[in-house]
Amino acid sequence: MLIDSATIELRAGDGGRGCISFRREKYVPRGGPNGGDGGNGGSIVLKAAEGRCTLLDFHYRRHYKAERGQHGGGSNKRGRNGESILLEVPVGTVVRDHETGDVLGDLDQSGDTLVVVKGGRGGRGNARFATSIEQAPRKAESGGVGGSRIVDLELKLLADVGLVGLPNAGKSTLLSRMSAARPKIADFPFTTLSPVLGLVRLGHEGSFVMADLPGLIEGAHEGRGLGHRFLKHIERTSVLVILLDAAGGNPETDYATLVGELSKYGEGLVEKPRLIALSKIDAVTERPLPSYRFGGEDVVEISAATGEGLDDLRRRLWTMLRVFAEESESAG
Ligand SMILES: Nc1nc2c(ncn2[C@@H]2O[C@H](COP(=O)(O)OP(=O)(O)OP(=O)(O)O)[C@@H](O)[C@H]2O)c(=O)[nH]1
Ligand SMILES: [Mg+2]
Repeated sequence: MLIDSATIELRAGDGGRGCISFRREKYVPRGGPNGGDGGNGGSIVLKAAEGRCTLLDFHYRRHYKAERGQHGGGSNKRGRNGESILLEVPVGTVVRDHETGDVLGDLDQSGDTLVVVKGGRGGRGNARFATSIEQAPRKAESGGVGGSRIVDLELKLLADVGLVGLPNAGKSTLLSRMSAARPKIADFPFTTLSPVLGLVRLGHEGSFVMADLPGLIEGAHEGRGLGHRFLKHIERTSVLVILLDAAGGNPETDYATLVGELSKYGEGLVEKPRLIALSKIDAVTERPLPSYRFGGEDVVEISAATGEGLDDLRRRLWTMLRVFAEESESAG
């Protein structure tokens, strides 16, 4: 099973209390203040590590609490800092605030770190409050409260092929026909709200992972629809299938919209190798099918309903993936 998300609760340590204390020595009736500061609370830091490949561990353990700072002591003794916690996550993990959905960080490169909750500062001891007027302050600070937060971790998909299409184009149906995955299918837009992965097998030759994604609409690059959330997932796929509904609307305009969004989003999406698939051809009576112009790109005609063209699609994707793998190998 591919686990690619987790929700965890993080609580940083509180700062230690500052101390109120006075020097006591023989024959010194009124010693000065010598209360030390409290130590800082420990923080919780996420770090992208090459060796991690899933977020599975975070399903077994979801609560993390960093150590609090020790309280300050007499004789200007500073409290020890609480230990911070370093949590390793896979490269490609996106961190979001659970409540607001805001992206807190995108740990894209090995070694990237993100302080998710910060430990509270240690309180100052009374030695710090002495002034020429107030020589014996009975005042110290309590430590700051450590931050706490619930965060969603999400691993950008490790799919080989990403399905890109307008809502209702038939992406989920296609994935369900080509793999054992069972995404929700319905005759209305935005049925799919989060990515679904399926393993597509080719007899003995091998297999590849295909991702069904939420429908893409105009303005997605600016966050419309499911926008960035969705586009982020295809940053790491090798090949894209642009799925166009042959039975509704106009495939040429749809194509222009989709490519336009990919290009405005950037991140190399528009340069990725892609294949155009004209879907739902069973619902078009006209034969031969109208010939569309997609700038000379290859088109596969398919029907997820009847299965027509699916073998062809599978083979072509497999070939593209192998070419891609060879190219990236020779590119080092
Ligand atoms: N006739 C016919 N209908 C299809 C075909 N593929 C999908 N459909 C229908 O088209 C509608 C939308 O299918 P989905 O697979 O949910 O479309 P989607 O692209 O995943 O949609 P979103 O998740 O909303 O973006 C459903 O009613 C399907 O039954 C096909 O090959 N032929
Ligand atoms: Mg869908």
